[in-house]
Amino acid sequence: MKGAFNDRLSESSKRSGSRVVLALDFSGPHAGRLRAAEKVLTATKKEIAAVKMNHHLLLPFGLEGVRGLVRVCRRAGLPLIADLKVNDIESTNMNIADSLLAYGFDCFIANPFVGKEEGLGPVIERVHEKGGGVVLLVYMSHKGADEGYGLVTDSGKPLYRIFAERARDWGADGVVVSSKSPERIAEARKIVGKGCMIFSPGVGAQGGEPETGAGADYLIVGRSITEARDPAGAVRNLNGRR
Ligand code: BMP
Repeated sequence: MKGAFNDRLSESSKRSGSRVVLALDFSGPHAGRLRAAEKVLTATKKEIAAVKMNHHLLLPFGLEGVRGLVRVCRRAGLPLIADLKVNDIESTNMNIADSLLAYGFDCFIANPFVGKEEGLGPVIERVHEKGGGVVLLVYMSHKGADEGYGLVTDSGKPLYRIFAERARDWGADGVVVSSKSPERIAEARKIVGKGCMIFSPGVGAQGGEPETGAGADYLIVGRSITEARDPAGAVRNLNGRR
């Protein structure tokens, strides 16, 4: 059922008064990452709206290895997003989705480039039936984003607009749009409307500002929180609180 994930996210965001999705990203020796992640998560869990986990933890530790962190998120009522940028054929995508949901993830990020038929269409349906969510990449936050997402198709439309239309038409729960491009956020909003959340990365370490991401529903932030001396204070600053 579409909406279940966004309902949980919106409840969590209201409870914490936060629009920050914590990207639980840690570099350096693998051995210390889980402990560092638990420390930051414990310090910030009342200040954030959700948690996003990426290859930084999922690659070295796998779904079994992050069980403890998943438990912390569930106990705190924090929706958990897997950032695997899913980008394969339907049967593989379905396999990824089933594993993530079975291990307690609520949502994952996918690449709409792969298409709907035998790509992401049936996967989004299945995830919704199980109460989860799918967020699609629309315009990424790195400098080279325009080389891909900005490509203009024969129809005269850039890919990012087509991807936003796909998010709307496929019933995605959200889209990822760079916080460094308020124009793209505004364009995406016009296409996807208000029921599809805009998640905006790029604030802090990548040079974006919370203000330029103001049109988004949620800011995705990693290093300026995970590497801060006071992670909870860093989140409060991002939320405009001291
Ligand atoms: P940071 O705030 O440390 O730059 O981290 C941003 C997080 O969001 C990283 O996990 C990155 O992989 C992810 N991300 C991004 O930065 N830009 C995008 O367009 C999409 C992402 O998922």
